[in-house]
Amino acid sequence: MIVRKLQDILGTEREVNAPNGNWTSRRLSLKDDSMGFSVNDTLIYAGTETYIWYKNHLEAVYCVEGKGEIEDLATGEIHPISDGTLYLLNKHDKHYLRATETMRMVCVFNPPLTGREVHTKEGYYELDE
Ligand code: 9YT
Repeated sequence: MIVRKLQDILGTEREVNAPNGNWTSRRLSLKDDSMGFSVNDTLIYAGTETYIWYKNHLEAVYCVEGKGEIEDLATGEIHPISDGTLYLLNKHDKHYLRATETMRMVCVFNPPLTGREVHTKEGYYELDE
């Protein structure tokens, strides 16, 4: 069994900031836990807009605090996000993520992240080979 606490990873290499300052990802579980997925506790900062396209990953995102919206670029639909909202990027969906209040999100990636990934200019994470 593995038990890990957010408090214990703050300020370590598991705390990753977006180069543009839009988010901080606290990487609770990574590939080396051998679970087949990874888990982040992520803050998306108020007033930010982030273009994302996880072409190499599936992601489940569950909001537990804050407010914002996700725009599905395939359909133009805009879905409001607040605590209790789950979205699943099951089609590697290109989207904009916007926060009106800082949002705290639980993010699960398949395949798992390995550690220090930040978005490329095209909004995805490289695959670890
Ligand atoms: C919700 C989302 O995709 N935010 C960007 C950061 C990413 N999920 C991460 O690495 O925690």
